[in-house]
Amino acid sequence: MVLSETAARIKNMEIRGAGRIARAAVEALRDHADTLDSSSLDTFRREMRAAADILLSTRPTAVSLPNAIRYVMAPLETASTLSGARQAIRERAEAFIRSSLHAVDRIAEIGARHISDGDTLLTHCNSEAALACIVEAHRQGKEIEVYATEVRPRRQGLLTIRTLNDAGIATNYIVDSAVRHFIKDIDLVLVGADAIAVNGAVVNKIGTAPIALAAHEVRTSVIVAAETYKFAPRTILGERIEIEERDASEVLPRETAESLPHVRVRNPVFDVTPAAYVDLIITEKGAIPPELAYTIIREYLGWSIEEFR
Ligand code: RUB
Repeated sequence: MVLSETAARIKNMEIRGAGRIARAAVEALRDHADTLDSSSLDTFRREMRAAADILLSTRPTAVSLPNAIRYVMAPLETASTLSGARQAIRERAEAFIRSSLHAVDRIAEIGARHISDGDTLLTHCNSEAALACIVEAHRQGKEIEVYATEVRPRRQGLLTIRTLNDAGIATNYIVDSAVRHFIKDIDLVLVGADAIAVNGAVVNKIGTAPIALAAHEVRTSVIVAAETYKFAPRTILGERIEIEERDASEVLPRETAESLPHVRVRNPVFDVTPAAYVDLIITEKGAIPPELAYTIIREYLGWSIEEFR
C-alpha cells in the first residue's frame, strides 16, 4: 500500500486506535523508504520528511503517531549514506512494530493482575491495550463480566463487544449515557489512552472523562492501559494536546443539519481526564500512578527537559 493510502485510511478511521495508527504509519514509512528512488541522501531526507508530514497531519490527538515517527526517522539525521539511511529506517520501523506488539502483551500480563476474580469491569471505546488486559484475566480463569459502551458517534463499542464475545466473556452493551446508572455495579473501569500528559492527565475517547468522574464519585478504580509511546513529551513544555474535532456528519446526517440553520453540531472526539480521577496507568514497563508520567517520558522515551532549552 502506498503511503498516501495509509494516510487516507488513518484519516477516515479505517485504521484507528492509537497503537494501530502508530504501527500502520511506521509500516508506511518503511515501505516508502524502500521504494523511493532518490538521487541523493539530501533528496531522500527531504522526501522522507514530506512523507512523515503527510502521516502526521492525519489525526492530531494520538501522540503515538508523532512518537513513532520521531523514533523511526531519527537515523535520517545521522546517516552518512542513502543506503545506510534506508536500512536504518527499515530496522527501526521493524523494531517499533515488534516492541509495540510486545508492549500490548506485557500490558495484558500486568493489567490482568489488577483484575480480580468476580470483578465487573467497564470499558469505553475500543482499546487494544485495555481489551488485552481483560481477555488475559479471562484466559487466566477469572470470572469477570464487562460493561461496554456504544461510543457515539462512531460506535467503536461494536468492535469491543465483538472481541469480548469471541473471547467468551459475559458482556453488557450499554449506551454512553447509561454509565452513571450502572457505575455502582462496576468494580473497575479500564480504558486505553491516545495521549498522556506530563501531569498524568489522560486523553482518550470522548466520554472517558465523565466516566472517570462517575467512578470517582462512587470510589470505583480507574485504570488506564497505555504503552509508553502514548506519553506526550511536549507537554513538558506546557504544550497542550490538541483535541480532534471531526466532521458534523458523523453525528447528524448532513440534510438534517442543513434543515436546522441555527444549530451547530459539535463533534470533539477525545476528552481529558485529570490525573486525580485516574488510579493507575499500566505500561509495558510496569504500573505507575499518573503523577509519575514524567519519569516515563524521561526514562523510556528519552526526552528530558534539557531537550527543550
Ligand atoms: C480510539 C481510542 C482508544 C485509544 C487507545 O479512538 O480512544 O481508546 O486510541 O487504543 P479512535 P489502543 O477510534 O477515534 O481512534 O489501546 O488500541 O491504542
